[in-house]
Amino acid sequence: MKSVVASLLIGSLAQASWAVPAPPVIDVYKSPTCGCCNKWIDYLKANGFTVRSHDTDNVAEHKVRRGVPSGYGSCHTAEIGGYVVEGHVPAREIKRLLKENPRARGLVVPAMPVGSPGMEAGGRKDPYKVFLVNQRGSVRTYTQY
Ligand SMILES: [Cu+2]
Repeated sequence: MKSVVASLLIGSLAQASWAVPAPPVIDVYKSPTCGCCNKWIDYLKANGFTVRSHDTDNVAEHKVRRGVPSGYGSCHTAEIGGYVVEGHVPAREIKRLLKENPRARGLVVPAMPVGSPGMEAGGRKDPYKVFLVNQRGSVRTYTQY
């Protein structure tokens, strides 16, 4: 009887671990010399993402391809789950995006705000916004920090 209970337990544990979703994969396009891009990549890994990093001399091509509105670009462009993630976007907002699954192009943090993930400089934190880009390319504030 004991062994039956044990094997049932082991069976359900095995099933539970099998059901754990794989960490989300994010593709990042960046220039080979971008230091803050690498810091953002390390930050994503620390937050449970699997990162595929792609060095390119033409990051702008990926912004155009993914429909990042002009004037909202940053140093790197990423893709996850069919969305674009432009710039130093916090992991929390990427996870929220995937969970809410809106009809949109994705998220952008324009430029490179000091204090955003990968842009740490001492304790300085400049205020910045995360924008949601809708399918027509217009933006609205998703969150602000
Ligand atoms: Cu940067």
